[in-house]
Amino acid sequence: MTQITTIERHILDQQRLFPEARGTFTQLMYDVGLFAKLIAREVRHAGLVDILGRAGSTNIQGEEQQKLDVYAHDTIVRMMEYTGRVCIMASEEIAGPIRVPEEYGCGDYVLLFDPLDGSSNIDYNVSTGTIFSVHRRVTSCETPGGLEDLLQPGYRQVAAGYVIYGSSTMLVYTAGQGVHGFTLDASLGEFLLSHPDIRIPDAPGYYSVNAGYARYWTEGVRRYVEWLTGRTPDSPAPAMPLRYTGSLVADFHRTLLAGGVFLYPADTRDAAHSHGKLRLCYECAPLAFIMAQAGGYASDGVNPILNLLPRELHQRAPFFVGNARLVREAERFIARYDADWAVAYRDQVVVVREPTEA
Ligand code: AHM
Ligand code: MG
Repeated sequence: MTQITTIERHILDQQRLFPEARGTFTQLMYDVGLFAKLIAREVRHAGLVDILGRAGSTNIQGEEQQKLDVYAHDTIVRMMEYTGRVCIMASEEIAGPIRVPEEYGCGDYVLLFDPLDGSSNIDYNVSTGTIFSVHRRVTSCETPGGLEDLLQPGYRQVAAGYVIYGSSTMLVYTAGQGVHGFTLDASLGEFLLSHPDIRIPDAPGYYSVNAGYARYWTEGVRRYVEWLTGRTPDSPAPAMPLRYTGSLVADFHRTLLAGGVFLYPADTRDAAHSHGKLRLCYECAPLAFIMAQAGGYASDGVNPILNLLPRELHQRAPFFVGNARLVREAERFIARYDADWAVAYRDQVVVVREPTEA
């Protein structure tokens, strides 16, 4: 018979692998499970806003309706700031760091999150998601948490995960011991282990990119996508089918489970997209950690995403993630056809090696 494992039990079992663990991290993951349920509940009501009231208007009780991304942001901050487990936070929704009240500021951990990614898709009933990244604090507890705690390279993450609000709600996370997925049983209000130890399949399922921007791609990216679609002699056979929802968590989740590659490259549309669109701290780094733990790889086309040292909170990064073989091929195309671009790009980013690397 299949075992039934709740997320709480799973996290506790994982904690037992580390006898020195004090349980703070376990508590923090419980917090994540709870805010995921609160946001999921609200997202489920999204289709009813025209009947029950719209964001910015007042509902029938006379209360102001909140936009869902603002609600998700506020929920996470309200849940986390008084726990004493985090010393500082940052959210894709706001410009600066989120300080925690001084009396609770001694927490060991740092939380960065994208509260509701893909929220422009809500009107069309397409999946959305929450992405989170956890680092250990590097400053001393005598001072409040600061930017130094938030701006750490991805390889130092102690945990990362996402919640996908799709046909069911799933929470997928890693704490460096593999990737595990839980599906919310809404009637029980429990996340149950449904996808233990996820590994990206070797056989690539799909490639995923917004091909509407093809005319702005660099030569290397254009040729790489042609290679993916089977239009060059040494392409993978058979040519890979395309899927793209425009909701990063959904596109990433499919890539993780079905195999393949997702890319949001740099493009020449305008200066804002010269490093692509996605944010290093809130989107690329946590998903890169998950993909690495599942046996895949993530790159900015030149460097491993996990080796980028963020210089500012909202920094963007070109993003290639999925089967290692396919992502490395993207690096090869960029090195070969976008050499000038790569030289200029290297000057704009800071790369740090893991201490264990040669
Ligand atoms: P957001 O953070 O404003 O929601 O934007 C991020 C989203 C991602 O979910 C998705 O991968 C990307 O934007 C899609 O962008 P585009 O419409 O340019 O393809
Ligand atoms: Mg986002």
